[in-house]
Amino acid sequence: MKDYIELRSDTTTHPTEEMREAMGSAPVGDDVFGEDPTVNALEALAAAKMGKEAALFVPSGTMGNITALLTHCKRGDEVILESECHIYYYEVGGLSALGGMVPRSVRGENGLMDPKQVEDSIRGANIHYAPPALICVENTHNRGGGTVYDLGRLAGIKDVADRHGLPMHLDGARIFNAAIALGVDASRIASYFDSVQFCLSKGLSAPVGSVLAGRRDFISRARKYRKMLGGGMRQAGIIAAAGIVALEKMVDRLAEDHSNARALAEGLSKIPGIAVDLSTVVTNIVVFDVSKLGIGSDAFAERLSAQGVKMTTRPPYKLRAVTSRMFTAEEIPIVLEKAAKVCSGFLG
Ligand code: TLP
Repeated sequence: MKDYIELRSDTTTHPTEEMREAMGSAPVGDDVFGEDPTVNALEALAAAKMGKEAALFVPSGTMGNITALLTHCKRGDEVILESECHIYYYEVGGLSALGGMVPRSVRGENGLMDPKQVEDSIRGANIHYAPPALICVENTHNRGGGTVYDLGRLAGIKDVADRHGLPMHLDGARIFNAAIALGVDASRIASYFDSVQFCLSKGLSAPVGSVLAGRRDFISRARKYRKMLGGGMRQAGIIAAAGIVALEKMVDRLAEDHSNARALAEGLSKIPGIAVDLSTVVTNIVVFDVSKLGIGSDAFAERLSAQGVKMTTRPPYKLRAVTSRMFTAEEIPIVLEKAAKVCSGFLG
């Protein structure tokens, strides 16, 4: 019996039994010496899944992104990214604090930039400007509501990048959710990018870890930055073992999280006082607005939590529900009933 219904994040997923078994029996070595066979196996598998030459196991998505940015850019370089993307919004300003980079943000629609906006943000050579050095894309886009860049849009941005000689980094924390929504292999999405970070510890349910993938020379340089950031781990095979199970066994079931999110969003949209843009709900994230109730997101989340349903807030008026293995279809009507109850308290 669960204490509460978990919709805060897919980061809350616990490892599966199979992961725990694999972790218990994983062969290990010192990964800073490159001698951990399980980490090496995970990196080879991850590189193959992304269609890249090499990959690097990192403790978190945040470290994967900052490692990539440090490898692509030098101090004073400009990084073009979307204004609500995780690298800009949620990574503690690491690109500037640690890398001396200057973000140039582009306001996308539900997190999605279009190629022309990216092109317009690239400034020509001028003594006053920080030189543009990298374009970052987030797919799926977290704050956009789990929205997905289709391949045409990615090809358009890649075309802009090529014409300006700029490399591209993908924050693909949820690349497999994007791949399922598009009905393509994740490597198709990755093919537009020089580097890709994706998370094992979100919907794929591994307890820890992300992977950065790219060309072999890029990954050997990234390995040095990971060490600088303190991310050189030792017998990391213990956690990499769960990552292998995540990649081999946990990808296809993400479709179930998508259909649960859709059903949840449709139900929420029918509750007086709640507004949901259903067109954005294509993966495992539902963002909804409670401003019509005359209260803020924190007040709504507190009352919902008191009813046993946990979500995160998007202040001032939005909340986010993320579906994962920690949430089942049977819980959808319960969440809808509790949410309606909270709303009715404000509508009189
Ligand atoms: N996102 C977390 C929070 O940090 C907001 C979540 O609950 O969604 N890129 C994207 C697109 C992400 O959503 C996240 C985590 C990361 C990177 C960072 O991954 P971690 O948490 O492993 O550093």
